[in-house]
Amino acid sequence: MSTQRTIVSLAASFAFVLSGAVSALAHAHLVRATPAAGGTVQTPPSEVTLRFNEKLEAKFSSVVVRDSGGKQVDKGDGAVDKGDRTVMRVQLQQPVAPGVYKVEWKVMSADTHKVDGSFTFKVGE
Ligand SMILES: [Cu+2]
Repeated sequence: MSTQRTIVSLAASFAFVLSGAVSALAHAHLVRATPAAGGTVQTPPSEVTLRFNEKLEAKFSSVVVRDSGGKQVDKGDGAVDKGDRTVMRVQLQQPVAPGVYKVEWKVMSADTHKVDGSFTFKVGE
């Protein structure tokens, strides 16, 4: 093995160790949503459900749904599920018109790290 090869190989294993460390300390992330992120549903949904990979701190976690004009269309009741703290749900104002909706979420996981994100889904016409 040349010195250069050894350095490359050391760097690669160091990167591998680092990525392992990062994933072990990973923050909460969205695992699944209903309606699905980026998906289209034909039946207007009555609520949006978000599932995360970690338990959430209810006080510091929220979710809001907006229409394409930025108007909030949920009932303002977005909250962490009391029975399953990895789940957050929010009811939608009825009726839900066809269109594209944006779900904006902010969560704090049990390790006190804050993460936010958003995604859209479409209600088909
Ligand atoms: Cu974290």
